[in-house]
Amino acid sequence: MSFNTISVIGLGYIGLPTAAMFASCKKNVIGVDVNQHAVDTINRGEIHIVEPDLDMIVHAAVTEGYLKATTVPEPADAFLIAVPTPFKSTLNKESDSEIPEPDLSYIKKASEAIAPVLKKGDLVILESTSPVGATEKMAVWLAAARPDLTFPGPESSYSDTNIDVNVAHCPERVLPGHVVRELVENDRVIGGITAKCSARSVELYKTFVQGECVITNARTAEMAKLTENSCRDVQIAFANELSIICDKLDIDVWELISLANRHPRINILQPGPGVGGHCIAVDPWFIISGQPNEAKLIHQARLVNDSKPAWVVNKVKHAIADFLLLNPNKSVSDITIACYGLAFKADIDDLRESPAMQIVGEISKLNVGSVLAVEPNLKGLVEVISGVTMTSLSSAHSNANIHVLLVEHSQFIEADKPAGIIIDTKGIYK
Ligand code: SAJ
Repeated sequence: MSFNTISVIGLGYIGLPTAAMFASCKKNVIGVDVNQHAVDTINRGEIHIVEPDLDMIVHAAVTEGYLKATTVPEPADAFLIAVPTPFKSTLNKESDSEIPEPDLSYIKKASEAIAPVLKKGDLVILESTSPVGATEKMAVWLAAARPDLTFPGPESSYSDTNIDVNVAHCPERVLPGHVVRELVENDRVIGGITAKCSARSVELYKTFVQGECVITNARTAEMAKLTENSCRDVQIAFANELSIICDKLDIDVWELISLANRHPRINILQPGPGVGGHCIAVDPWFIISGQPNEAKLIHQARLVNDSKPAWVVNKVKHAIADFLLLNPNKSVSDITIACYGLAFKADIDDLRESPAMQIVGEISKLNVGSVLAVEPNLKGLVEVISGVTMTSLSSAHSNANIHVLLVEHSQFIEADKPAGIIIDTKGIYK
């Protein structure tokens, strides 16, 4: 059976580009989102997120009639669930410590929303990054809502031949800022609960995926995604720890890393003000909360990366003291601090879980004369942190006494080095 109509539940940073890619291959796509504003924007052929090239693809798909958005699910042949999986903080009884735990309520709500329109032969794919076992849970929720249909699962007595609805986990792995290209080119991990669920999923993704679709089971696919992001988090923690050690030893960490990376088998990542975004700073907790006694290194890496913003704020406090020592006739209220970058990484506008936002928020409480922020990727100069004045790069360069570089945006790399005390968390002035 071919897939004529595909429904994508959750039209955010992953769901909308995925819906647009299917629609650009002339599949009928129904995008579903609880956010009426997102639905209305998409139905006008516009987008509510920033991602290069996506606006053109969505505009063409909507204009040609292949993509429409709605708040209520409609029948389709395949359903892809791309809703958030945030975490909630709860006390972990096994380790007796606060360990954030995954919140699967969005997946449960999405399953319950599509259940009434499911029919025999449909495919349901969970794309949201999820803890191990979530896809099987989703199949249980679907089965509870539709006792008239059969679903796969570890407890299920049905075999591939008599399962009505196939269920799989196929995690998204695209890099924000490169989503359109990576959706097509990246290899895809396909984790069906059964072999037929995997085969049907491969058939669906081959609509636009040029990378290899590699088959495994649902639990391994869930763990593969968590492993990729935890691996990156651990590697960044290593770089961040090095930066703190080097600061104490008066060694330039950027030079150190570039020297070490000349070794043929060493590839150290770059330190920074902390780890942000909605993936790398979140997903390791899905492993830690499940296996708190075993995931020691992964847990420690999270703590190292999460402590980096406070370390940067401490550096700013030292810079204030240095400024006052050098300028004995000035007081704290005479100081202007400029912060460069608010996004969670370079050349994007995404402020989610951004360490820069956290740091600037803390700097705004230091009672200096004025705190400026420069974020060239945000439209206009709308205040995003209370008490912090948004300004242009040149005005920040001319007016600040202390400059705190937080994100390596291209505009900052291309500009001259400002005069004054500099705290360069990304090593662009090295
Ligand atoms: N960062 C550093 N040093 C580095 C690299 C990154 O401090 O050397 C920081 C960034 O500044 C940022 C954070 O890490 O604050 C995360 O940025 P990122 O570019 O490493 O990753 P994301 O969150 O944009 O996207 C990741 C990707 N995962 C991997 O590279 C393993 C992407 O492929 C995933 O699809 C995405 O998470 C996701 O959705 O899970």
